[in-house]
Amino acid sequence: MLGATGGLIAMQKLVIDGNTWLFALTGAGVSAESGIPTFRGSDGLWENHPVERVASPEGFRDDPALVWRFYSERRKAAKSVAPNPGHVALAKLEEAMGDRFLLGTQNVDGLHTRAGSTRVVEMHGSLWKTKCSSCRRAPFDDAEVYDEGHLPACSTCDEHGHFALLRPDIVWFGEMLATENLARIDRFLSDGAKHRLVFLAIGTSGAVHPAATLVDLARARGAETWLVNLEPPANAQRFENTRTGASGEILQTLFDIR
Ligand code: BV8
Repeated sequence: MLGATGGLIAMQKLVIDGNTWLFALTGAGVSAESGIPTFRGSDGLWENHPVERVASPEGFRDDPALVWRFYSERRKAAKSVAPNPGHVALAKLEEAMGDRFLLGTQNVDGLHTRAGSTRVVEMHGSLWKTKCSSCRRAPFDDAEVYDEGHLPACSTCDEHGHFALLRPDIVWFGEMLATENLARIDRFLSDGAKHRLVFLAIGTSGAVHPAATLVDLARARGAETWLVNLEPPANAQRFENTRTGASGEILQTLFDIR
């Protein structure tokens, strides 16, 4: 980058030393360079699929076929793409940091895991799991594409003599995030606060809670805050260090691992 005097300015790196604990929060922007559309914005997913109809318990109750069509299309799309350099950079960072790294993702596409990340909290669920809309049976792996003529029913409920539809294992609007997931993040931030704690948000609009408020939780624990995003998100002023641009490019050179 050129400075005011025409000289070259080196972009500030995020130094990772043996005392650094890093929590990374990712959103749809990280998968954009893999070809998965983001949610908000002019060509975002919510533009053609009203969020209250496809991503809420009420929407599922009113029109389960529409909801399954929406998630089936997304399963098809996610299956046909690959992790990008942004996913890979985070997987490599985890490899270097081990238990001092935790990734909380709002994405449901599974691309972080496919890139090699293992310390991952899927805060909004997974496109690759299905659960019952009624009983408490455990969510199970499922990559099936359901069309309108074939809406899946719960076999456990069937054994007990009643009918219930299966649904995607996704946290919809108005639903609680899994308490064990929030507790794992909270525990990591508490442990990290005894060291140098870094909170890094990547590719997220900061519009959806409670994910958008995690930065405040981290700041309250003394975290240094970093943001990598294509454009300033809703909570941009909460971050001390900002890098504007595509995550697949920036993440490849952001870290200085010592
Ligand atoms: C809950 C389904 C308790 C998954 C999704 C406090 C204040 C206000 C409202 C609330 C609040 N607390 C709770 C709420 C209500 C609600 C909420 O947040 N509403 C908002 C919208 C006002 N939250 C909830 O309901 C949550 N539950 O709090 O439970 C409760 C319960 C009942 C009653 C009271 C309390 C549940 C939230 C569940 C969200 N689930 N969808 C799916 O189908 O995938 S949300 C959806 O948004 C996605 O899942 C996604 O994960 C999430 C966040 O979006 P982003 O990932 O940020 O994507 P977005 O498109 O917005 O932005 C992309 C960004 O990337 C952009 O900034 C862009 O510039 C950038 N970008 C693009 N390309 C790149 C890039 N950056 C870098 N590189 C690039 N290449």
